Amino acid sequence: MSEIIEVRRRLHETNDQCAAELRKMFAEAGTLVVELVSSPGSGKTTLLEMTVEYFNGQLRIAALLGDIATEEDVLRLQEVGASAFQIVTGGACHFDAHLVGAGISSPGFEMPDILFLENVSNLVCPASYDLGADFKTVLLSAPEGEDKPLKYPAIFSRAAVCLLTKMDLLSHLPFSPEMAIEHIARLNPDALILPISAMDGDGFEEWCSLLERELESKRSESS
Ligand SMILES: Nc1nc2c(ncn2[C@@H]2O[C@H](COP(=O)(O)OP(=O)(O)O)[C@@H](O)[C@H]2O)c(=O)[nH]1
Ligand SMILES: [Mg+2]
Repeated sequence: MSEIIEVRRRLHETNDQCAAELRKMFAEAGTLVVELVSSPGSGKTTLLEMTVEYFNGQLRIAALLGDIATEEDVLRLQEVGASAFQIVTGGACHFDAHLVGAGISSPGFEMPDILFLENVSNLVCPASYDLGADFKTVLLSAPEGEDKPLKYPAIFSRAAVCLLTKMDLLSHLPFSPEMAIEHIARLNPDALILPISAMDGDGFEEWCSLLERELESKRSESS
C-alpha cells in the first residue's frame, strides 16, 4: 500500500514540474490557457465552437481536445476556423501535463491568444491534475441534475468558473439553477457561476468578456 502511495506521489510530482514549465512557457507567449472539464455531452465542444464564432478572428484561438478515441471534435472546431489538435489518450481518463506538452508540439501548432484544453469527459480524474492552465472551468448541464457538485466535490471546489449549460431546457426539466448555484457556492465561495445556453446565446457575452479580461490581465502581469 505504501509503495502505491509513493508511486502516485512521484507521478504527481513529475506532472507538477511539467505543468510549471508549461505555465512559464504560456506566460512568456502571453497565452491564456483555459481547461474545460465536464461529463460527456455537457456542451464543452459546443461552447468552444460558439466562442470561436463570437471572437470571429479577432483573437487567435487553439484547442487541444481529449477523447478516448475519434477526431470528431477536432473536425467540428476546424470547421469554425479554430486551430484544433486531438489528444487521443488511448484509454486514459484525463490529460496530464506531459500530454499537453505533446499536444503543443504537434506539427502546425502555433501559440495562440487563448488555448483551450478540452479534457477527457468526466468529473473525477481531471480534478487532480495541474495542466499549466490559468484556470479550470467546469460545465454542469441542466439534464445532469443539481446534485452533481455534491457528488463530485473536488472538481467543483477547484474550478474558478462554473458554467451551468443548456439553460434553454429548463422548462422541460426539474433542474433548479438556484439549488445548483447554492451547492457550488457552498463548496467554492469564490467560483464565478454563469448560466448559459448555446441555443439562444444567453451568457456568451459574459463568458467571452471574462476571457478578454483574463487575457488582458495575464498580459499586463507578464509585461
Ligand atoms: N439544448 C441544448 N443543447 C446543447 C447545448 N450545448 C450543447 N448542446 C448539445 O449537447 C450535445 C453535446 O454537446 P457537446 O458540445 O458535444 O458536449 P461535450 O461532450 O461536452 O463536448 C450536442 O448535441 C449539442 O448540440 C445547449 O446550451 N442547449
Ligand atoms: Mg467534446
